[in-house]
Amino acid sequence: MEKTFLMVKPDGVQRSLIGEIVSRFEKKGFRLAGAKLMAISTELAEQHYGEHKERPFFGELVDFITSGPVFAMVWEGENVIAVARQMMGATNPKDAAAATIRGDFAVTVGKNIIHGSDSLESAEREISLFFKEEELAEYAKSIGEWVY
Ligand code: FUP
Repeated sequence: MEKTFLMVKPDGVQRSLIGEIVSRFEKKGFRLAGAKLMAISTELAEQHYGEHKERPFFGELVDFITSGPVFAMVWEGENVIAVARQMMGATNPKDAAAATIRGDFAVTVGKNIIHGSDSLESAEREISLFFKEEELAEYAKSIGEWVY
C-alpha cells in the first residue's frame, strides 16, 4: 500500500487545524498509519529540508519548522502521495485553489500549514526520518478488509 508523510506545521498546530486536516484525509478514504505531536530539532529540520540548503529562505524555513510542535503523520492508500498533494494545494497559498487546505487556510508561502511528500522517493525518506517501523500501524494484521 502506498504511503506518504504529511505534517501539520507549527502554524497549523497553533491555529487548531490538526482535527480539520486529519478529518479531510480520513473522509477522503485514506488510512492513518502513524501520528505524533512532536518538536523538530534543528538537526532533523536541516535533514528534512536538505534539498533547500542553498536556497535563500533555508534559515527561515528551519527556524519556522522548529518554532513549535508539529503533527507528523503517515497516511496510506491508493495514489496517496499525489492525491494528498492535490488536497494540500499549491506551495504558495496565493496559487492554491479553493477547497484545498492551503487555499482555504493559508495566505503566505512561509506559513503554509502543511507539508506532504512530493514523490515515492521523498515519502520513503521522510517516513524513515520521522518514524520508526514499530510506530506504524499494520491494518492487515488487525482488522483484515478495510470498511469504507
Ligand atoms: P512543498 O513541497 O509544497 O512543501 O514545497 P517546497 O518543498 O518547494 O518548499 C518547502 C517549503 O519552503 C514550503 F512549504 C515553504 C518554503 N518556501 C518558502 O518559504 N519560499 C519559497 O520561495 C519556496 C518555499
